[in-house]
Amino acid sequence: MPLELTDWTEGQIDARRDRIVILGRRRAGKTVFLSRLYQKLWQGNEGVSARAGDGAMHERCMEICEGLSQGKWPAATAGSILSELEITHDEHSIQVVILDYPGEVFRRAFVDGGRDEQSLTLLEHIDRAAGAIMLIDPDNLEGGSTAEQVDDDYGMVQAVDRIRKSPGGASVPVAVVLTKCDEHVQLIREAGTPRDFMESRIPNLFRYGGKLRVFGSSAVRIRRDAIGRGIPNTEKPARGLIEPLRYCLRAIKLASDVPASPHQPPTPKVIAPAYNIPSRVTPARRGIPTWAIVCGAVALVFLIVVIVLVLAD
Ligand SMILES: Nc1nc2c(ncn2[C@@H]2O[C@H](COP(=O)(O)OP(=O)(O)O)[C@@H](O)[C@H]2O)c(=O)[nH]1
Ligand SMILES: [Mg+2]
Repeated sequence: MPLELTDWTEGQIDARRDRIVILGRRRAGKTVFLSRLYQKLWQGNEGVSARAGDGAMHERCMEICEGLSQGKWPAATAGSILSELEITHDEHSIQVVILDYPGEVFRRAFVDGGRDEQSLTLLEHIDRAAGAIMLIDPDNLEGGSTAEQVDDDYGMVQAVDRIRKSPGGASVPVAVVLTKCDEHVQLIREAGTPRDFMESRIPNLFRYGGKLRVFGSSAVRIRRDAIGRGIPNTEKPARGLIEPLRYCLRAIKLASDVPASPHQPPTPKVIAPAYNIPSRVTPARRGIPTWAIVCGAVALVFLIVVIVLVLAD
């Protein structure tokens, strides 16, 4: 049953933040990004590895990657697809749930204020986000229609504002990823860095979103066919796929290392010694030295004896 918008109870959502959510409008590049990311993580040679929660998801990602390598773009995502991954990073495993859903649901939930079953399910995922990756096609901000730009501008601002205002949402890492940089690198260069580009196009994202990290990525490169259409070309490596995920994973891990309550001291970390070398214990050189205490005691006894003898006279 989807979460109602008024269901927040302080601390309740925080404890259930167990997923990384990938957000993006229609054709932002979610399916291509996710499939290529999974393919890379499955190979597991980047310090981060992943295993799909079920065989169907593994197969779907591999089929999409196979299609891309044959010059075919994936078909538009028909329904919401919930992908469960076990991600291993720095010898820690974390369960990550990634949601690839049709962009129309995103529009209904964030722009049109729709509260139908699908929109509420999407909002529930966002309310349970331990991290968020927001995919934005820079070309849409430049040349999209007003309605298309509204999805990225108003829609993304709404999404990040919702994360920040929900309990525990202030510290949720949000990675903003500019997709298709292979094609639109010039647009970004004209503005400066990917962050400069985003700050100039969607300043409200930073006003409402607090701390965000902006990345550039190209899940595939393209080559042009005879009539100028972009054909995926996977011979050249993808760029910027892992970094946004790594950023989220590190922030989630850091947050989980922080003690739950300010009154509770942090659990001391047990660090396994690299070598078994016995340490030389040096006594602390603090306080009054022992010889001074002994001398003082002898002097005191002598003084008492003298006083007793004098009084006895
Ligand atoms: N140049 C380039 N185009 C891409 C890339 N990823 C996606 N595209 C284009 O964007 C379209 C939509 O991508 P898709 O992943 O299906 O978007 P989704 O609707 O967000 O899942 C594709 O059909 C391609 O034309 C990329 O890395 N580079
Ligand atoms: Mg899709």
